[in-house]
Amino acid sequence: MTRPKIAMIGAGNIGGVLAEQAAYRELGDVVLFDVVEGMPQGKALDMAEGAPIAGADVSITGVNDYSGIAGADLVIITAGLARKPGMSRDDLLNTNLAIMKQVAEGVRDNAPDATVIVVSNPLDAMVYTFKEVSGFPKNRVVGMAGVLDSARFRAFVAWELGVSVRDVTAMVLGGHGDTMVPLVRYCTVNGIPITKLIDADKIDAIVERTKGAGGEVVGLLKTGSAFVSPAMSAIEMAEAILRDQKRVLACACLCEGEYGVSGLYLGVPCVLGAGGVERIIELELDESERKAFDASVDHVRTLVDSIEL
Ligand code: A3D
Repeated sequence: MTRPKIAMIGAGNIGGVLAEQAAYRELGDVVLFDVVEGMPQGKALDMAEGAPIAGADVSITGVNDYSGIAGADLVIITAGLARKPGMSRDDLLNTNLAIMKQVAEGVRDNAPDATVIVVSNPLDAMVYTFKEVSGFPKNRVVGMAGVLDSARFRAFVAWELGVSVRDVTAMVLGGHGDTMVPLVRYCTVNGIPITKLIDADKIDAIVERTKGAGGEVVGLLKTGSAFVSPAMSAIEMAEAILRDQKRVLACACLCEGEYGVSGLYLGVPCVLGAGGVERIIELELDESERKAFDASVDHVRTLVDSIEL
């Protein structure tokens, strides 16, 4: 039996951590692709030379030509610019749109059977672009955002309570931007609703910090955006797909009627397994959650409507 082939499109900050984690967890053979000559090859060589210490029997290579990703089973896309202080994710639209069109053609022509995880921002618009340009079926094109936004929410709740991050579950839905919707009602500590454990004003502060968490890191780093937590989030999704784990995760999925939304990628809970997005889970939203979700839908729709493919 051959090992799965995993291609990382974009070998920058996130691409590098993705390659390292995928290889050292032996998820499969890893190919790093980037337009910068020598950089993916250099990063791949460095990681391959660390593989004996990690005990990872996989191959890690770097390429500048799409032929190198031929036959990939899984593709994770981080190609594109990242935010700098003062920028919103939406400010990246025009530059990253042109990049995503090229990437979608390269992946379509060389890895037509791959399942694809998109990470580039603005996430909901980029995953939509990939789907439209590639023509891949919706179950094989998914965006990473909700896993990261939920992880940030979980971290803040765990720190507030002084409990294990492992015991906190959370769900952040909607678009990946200022309008994201952290669902307080569905956040628990080993099944205990956080509303029973944390005061309402503190929960409000955690929700606001979650919404601005990406910007908080950008403000500190100054030269780019968060890259370890986004890579870990995409790896969780990759593992769910490659190992057919049927994980229930918040991911950007193409909604066709679910949550009253048609033809848009939005963060919703889904079952992620060997079939990619195997199904979307529809949660009941109360009035205020619905209002916030609808505002997020409007925001993503305006952005997507401005895209020329
Ligand atoms: P960075 O370290 O700049 O890496 C991006 C890489 O893309 C660079 O190595 C570029 O050379 C490469 N690249 C540029 N054009 C192309 C092209 N046409 N084909 C292939 N590669 C190309 O950025 P990063 O890794 O920090 O972030 C990557 C993307 O992820 C950005 O768009 C971020 O905004 C986004 N991001 C998303 C999240 C989500 O939660 C969705 C979180 C953090 C970052």
